[in-house]
Amino acid sequence: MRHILLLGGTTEASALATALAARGERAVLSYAGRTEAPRAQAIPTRVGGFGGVEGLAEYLTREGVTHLVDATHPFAARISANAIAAAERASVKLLALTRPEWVDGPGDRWTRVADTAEAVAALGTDPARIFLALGRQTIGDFVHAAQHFYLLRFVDAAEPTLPNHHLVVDRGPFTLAGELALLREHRIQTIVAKNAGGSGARAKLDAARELGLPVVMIDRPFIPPRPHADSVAAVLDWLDHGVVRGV
Ligand code: 3Y8
Ligand code: NAP
Repeated sequence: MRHILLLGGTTEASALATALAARGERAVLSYAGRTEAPRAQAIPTRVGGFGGVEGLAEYLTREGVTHLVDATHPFAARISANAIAAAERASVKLLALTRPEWVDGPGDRWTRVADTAEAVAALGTDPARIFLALGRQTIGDFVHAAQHFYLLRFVDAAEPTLPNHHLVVDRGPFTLAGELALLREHRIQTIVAKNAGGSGARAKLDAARELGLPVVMIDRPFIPPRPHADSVAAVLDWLDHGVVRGV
């Protein structure tokens, strides 16, 4: 019987976990342990790092994993690179469940940057009111631009290192109405976002367009090539037929 390890932490990973449970598959969803109370899943979960490529390869072999599905966030570049190397080392089939990048459309005022350092530069020096929709791990890069007011949003409460801030503790998915109210309440002038893709964090971009606000959009980090699919159906098809077909 096949045994699936699902690297999770996204809306799509949760949807796939539900589909795997419905089919009675033997599967485990893995969290890094970044949040205090991760969403409950329809399949068993494990929490914590594996210990690099070697640790993940050993886990795959020890647990008899036959299929590794990487459904992590596109900015989780290290675990994704580790998954490629570990699957190779342990001779386990690998598929990434990815989601298309967001693209700007009519009415959008995006500036695309490569990383948070370029995002800081893109904000300019005049003090402004910024919605830093990046979570907690990377806000340290903005401490050099302390002249701005920052609206921050974390999954869990924490003491931000930025002086002039307002912290909202909330986890997605977010709604257009909620994002419009938040941007208006805090008189936000610019949004900084990662190109996460998917639906869970998209609402802030729709709100920015409606309010005519500029967005500094951070492009995804490089992830080495690997087999990938962009739907739960395609992953299930891969499990059954061993190939990725456009379904
Ligand atoms: C721990 C699991 C689900 C999955 C929900 C998606 C949607 C909401 C959008 C904003 C942007 C941000 C952040 C975000 C989104 C979904 C999805 C997605 C962005 C959870 C989760 C874990 C994490 C980790 C957390 C990071 C942080 C990033 C908040 C669970 C809720 C900003 C990324 O405090 C910390 O250390 C948080 C760290 C990595 C980025 C950062 O640098 O701070 N996600 N997010 C996963 C683990 O331990 O393995 O707690 O339930 C998952 C989700 N986050 O099933 O409902 O699918 O993308 N997550 C970004 O995109 O910029 C919020 O606020 O607008
Ligand atoms: P990362 O930088 O790519 O990975 C750093 C280390 O964290 C990995 O080497 C691994 O440790 C551990 N790790 C990461 N994801 C894991 C998982 N799903 N299960 C077990 N260990 C994991 O990871 P990250 O960007 O911090 O993301 C961590 C988690 O948050 C992932 O589940 C991701 O899907 C989710 N997430 C991240 C973002 C984001 O913006 N980065 C957004 C939404 C959700 P070892 O080397 O010890 O194995």
